[in-house]
Amino acid sequence: MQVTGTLNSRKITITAALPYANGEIHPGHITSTYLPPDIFARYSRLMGYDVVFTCASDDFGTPILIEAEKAKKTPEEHVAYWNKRDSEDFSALGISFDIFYKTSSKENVELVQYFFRKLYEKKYIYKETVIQPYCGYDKKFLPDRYIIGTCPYCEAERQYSDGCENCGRAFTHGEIKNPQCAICGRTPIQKTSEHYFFKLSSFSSALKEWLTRNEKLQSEVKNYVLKWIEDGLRDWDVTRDISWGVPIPLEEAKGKVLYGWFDNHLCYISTTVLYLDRNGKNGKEFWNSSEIYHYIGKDIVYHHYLFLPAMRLGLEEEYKLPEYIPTRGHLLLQGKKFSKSRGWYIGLREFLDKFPPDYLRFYLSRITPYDQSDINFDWDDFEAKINNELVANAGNFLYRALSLLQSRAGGVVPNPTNYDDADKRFVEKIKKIASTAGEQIESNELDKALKSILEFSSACNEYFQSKAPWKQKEANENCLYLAINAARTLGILLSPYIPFSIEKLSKQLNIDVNQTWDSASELAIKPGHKIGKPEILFKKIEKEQIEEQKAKLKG
Ligand code: B3M
Ligand code: ZN
Repeated sequence: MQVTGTLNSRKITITAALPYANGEIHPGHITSTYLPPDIFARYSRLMGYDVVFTCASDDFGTPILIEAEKAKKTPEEHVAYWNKRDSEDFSALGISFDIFYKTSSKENVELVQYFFRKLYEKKYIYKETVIQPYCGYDKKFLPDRYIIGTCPYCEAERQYSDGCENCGRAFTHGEIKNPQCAICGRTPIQKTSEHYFFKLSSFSSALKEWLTRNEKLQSEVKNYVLKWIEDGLRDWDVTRDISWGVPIPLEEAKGKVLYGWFDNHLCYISTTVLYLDRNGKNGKEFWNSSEIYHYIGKDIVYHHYLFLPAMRLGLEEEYKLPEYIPTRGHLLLQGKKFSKSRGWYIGLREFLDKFPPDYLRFYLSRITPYDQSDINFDWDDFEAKINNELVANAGNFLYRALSLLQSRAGGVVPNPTNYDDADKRFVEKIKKIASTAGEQIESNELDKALKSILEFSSACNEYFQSKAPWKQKEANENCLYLAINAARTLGILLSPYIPFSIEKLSKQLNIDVNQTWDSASELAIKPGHKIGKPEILFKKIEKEQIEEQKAKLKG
């Protein structure tokens, strides 16, 4: 999107955690990982920042291999299918990536091998003979998700051998208790294999220093990551004896590949640089001079606050570390964990079949704070927030502002004359809201910014109600003029949250969609401007629609 107006020199790199190319995008990931950066990217574009927003499918690793085997496909076919599917789903929801690429790209494989070689030369990677679980029945080494067992820290059962979904710890091989082969359920035997280890332990003080110095990281997350460092970091086995992954670039390591968490986050860099290079910029230079945001969900804190910075530190920051790692919590459905297998689930496509994408965007933005707490998707609350806030508040004002201008003045914006006190107070509100909401977005408080915008919308309704232009003839000009300008203001500020609806609004207002954020404080619609055809933007949700959704949940 091209924005006209003042050019701002701030450079911003935004990434969203990479979805595994093995299944439908989960509404939970939308909440924590894809919607917040999209809102921020859209806002940044309106601010005129030089922004790049990238993502990719996470193609390598055992989860994919296991799913591909189940689907009787090659891993290449499997990931190609999901890459396309994810990309379509993101578009359907309006997630505005500049590029959605893949970890199995040539560019990423090259960058990953480059990182490996550098870290190896610097002796941050060393070789050791390890005993690996091996299934005698399936004739396979069993890394990561090929093993299921009990978490050694919190005793949660049915966890994969690379980490616990319950307590969030990542573990290395051999740590998991009661290991079983995920394919056949048999107890694995142990076999030796040569593996490469990344010396995470030697980065303890550098990581501590980086975390402590960086004021912009969320302190609550920082605190528990610092605690992990204090407890002692373990070196990290980055080798896998499987065929699907980035080949280890050493003659002696033929047939071995790198662990998925070694290569996937490097894809933030390879994809961003590739996109920028292709678009006439120097990608690496941009990366290193931009503010970097990596958006994630709280289950991958360990990887993003420890592995990722340590690897970049190992290359002496040849590629800059992030300023922000906005981390948000899990999404619950009606107070309980989502579970597809137990029928406690709503898929993205299923949702978008029944409701407009902006309803999901609006509701999730409204309920998702900038912290680690769990977020609850509640159908009744969804209905209430859409009907009371989007429909009855914002929608009502926008439609009234347009339709009254249409019926009272033939759709032509009148000339304002002497403002009375109510007009003056209203003009002040219009002038202020963009900076109030903008500051909140800058501090990642997207939910609070949306609340401020909705309060502004309430003030618009109150102004309109008090003026009652349908009754008082003499107040007409000022009220119609200010209301249509306030509608424009509201549209600009809501556009990062509900872009599809605001595109329609722009047509109704007969203005260019690409207005700058700051211009929302101006009365830019001039007397004499003719609007388009007013139409209702948001449809009320009916009780039956909600009951139908609730009835689908078993449990
Ligand atoms: N593919 C998804 C997850 O663990 C994982 C993220 C990678 S981000 C570099 O939720
Ligand atoms: Zn087995």
